[in-house]
Amino acid sequence: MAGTAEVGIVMGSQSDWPTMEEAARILDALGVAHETRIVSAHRTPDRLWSYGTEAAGRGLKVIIAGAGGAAHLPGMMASKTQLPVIGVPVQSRALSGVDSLYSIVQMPRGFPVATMAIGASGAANAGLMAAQILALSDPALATRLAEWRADLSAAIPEEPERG
Ligand code: RP5
Repeated sequence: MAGTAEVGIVMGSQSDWPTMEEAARILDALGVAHETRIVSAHRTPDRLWSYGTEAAGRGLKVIIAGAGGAAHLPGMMASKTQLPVIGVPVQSRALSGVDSLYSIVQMPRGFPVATMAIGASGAANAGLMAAQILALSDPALATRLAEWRADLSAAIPEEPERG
């Protein structure tokens, strides 16, 4: 999405993209400028360090961080920036993402990560949570969010189809 990015979407691997794409899709739909990067806590620690250090100065306001397995990226990012970090546990092959969830959610006091659900729904909700944070100081975005939610509600049928 064009414009100065307000949301940074970072992920530990290219293999996380099919999950994290859901966050990008929501931000696209809501007209929120964002950027996407591969930043691995273990494989590219220097990249993690500089991304966290420079994020606020570059104009980012919220970071969405997704990783799987020993998912240290969201927590380490939260230790390097005062921006709110929203964590997405990516579903892992070995333990179905429970390992990712536990790695992200159980932060020590002082460095919170707002942890979403495992997988694609968690990534989509991360996009929405980021937009809701930005909407606190962006009335036009707040209106777009309200419309998005109304559309979602309207799309839910009142009665189930009986097959
Ligand atoms: C984590 O390891 C990544 O976030 C990814 O979810 C997982 C597997 O990575 P690849 O082996 O597919 O690169 O660091």
